[in-house]
Amino acid sequence: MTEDLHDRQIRSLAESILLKNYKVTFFLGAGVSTASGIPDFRSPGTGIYDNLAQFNLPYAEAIFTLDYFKQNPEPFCVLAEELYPGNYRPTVFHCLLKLFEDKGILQRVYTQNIDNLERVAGVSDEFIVEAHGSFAEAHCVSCRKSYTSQEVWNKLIDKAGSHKGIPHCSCGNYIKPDIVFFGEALPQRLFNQWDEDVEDVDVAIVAGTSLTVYPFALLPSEVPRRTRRMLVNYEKVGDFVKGRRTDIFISADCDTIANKLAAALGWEQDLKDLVEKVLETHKEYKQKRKKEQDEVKPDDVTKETTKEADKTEAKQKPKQDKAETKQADETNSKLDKPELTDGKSSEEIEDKLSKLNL
Ligand code: CNA
Repeated sequence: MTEDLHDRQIRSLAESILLKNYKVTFFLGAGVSTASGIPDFRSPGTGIYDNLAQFNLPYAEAIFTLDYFKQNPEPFCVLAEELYPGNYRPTVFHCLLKLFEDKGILQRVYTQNIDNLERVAGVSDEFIVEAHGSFAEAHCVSCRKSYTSQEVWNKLIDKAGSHKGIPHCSCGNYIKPDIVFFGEALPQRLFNQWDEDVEDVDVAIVAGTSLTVYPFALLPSEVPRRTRRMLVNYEKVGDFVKGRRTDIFISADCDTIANKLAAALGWEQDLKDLVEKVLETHKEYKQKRKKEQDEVKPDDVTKETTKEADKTEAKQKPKQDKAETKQADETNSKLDKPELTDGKSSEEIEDKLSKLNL
């Protein structure tokens, strides 16, 4: 497909948006954030799954599996500290989302990403649906006590503290950010919002996703036949493979296409100005974060974990973990419909785990 055809397709989509007062709904994956330096999952060589050797995981997805986390939270905590909101800057594509909001033609942003970059770019809460959760809140995997993002961050960076950067609850068990792991329920907001939006999607822009994680992968296929759909991704994925007559597929970098779409909409300068502003704000935020990190003192942040709780935990851990795993699993199984999957059945995942004798 030639560059000219891409340009023509983008121009035609932009014209429809402007002339017909269409609103745009985005469906996003890790590929919209790779330009900021965050690796995706599955890109060969650079993806997270190809770079987990340091953790000695039994299999790549274990890092996002609840049973494995309860036995060994360290790999996820290392990754969480890296991906925690604040470390990375938004991309041009994230800024384009904000521009759609400012111009009054953003319908919604459905994102699988957990990096918070839509928010950092300034997109308002009401427009964002974080289908796979976020770091905004966290809970103890056993007693379900709730923790704020800041509390968990403080614990993560407290390497010299008694828990060596692994966030512990006051009950002695681990705290997990509300990132949806394989086998866990997706946020109810996803289903409520999707029920409200699905019939009204005029334009669907799907970007930077392999569309392999369910049920999210199905969303773009559920929009009405009249919807104009565009996929921006290095490869053709999901039901774009079979495709609809009016689909546009552009195999290119998300930021390149964000710039082209902005230009076709007449927003070239607006996008440039916004990118500059967003990056400046992010720079200031990052400096504040760095200062906090430098100032953290051992055990400053784990006061609520009493010495008593530590002793009890050390004595009772194996037995307690099993009992609580069961309790938390029962709670989950009541909530869990439908669950996050990457095409593997929960039996397959359970089978892998049982072979590990966890
Ligand atoms: P994925 O399965 O890794 O697929 C990413 C897709 O994007 C692939 O098809 C790539 O070819 C494509 N791609 C990568 N970079 C670009 C680019 N610059 N321009 C265009 N295309 C590109 O990731 P998915 O998002 O599909 O999988 C869903 C998982 C990934 C969710 O559960 C996320 O939580 C999880 N994840 C999120 C992040 C993040 O928050 N930034 C990072 C890594 C993984």
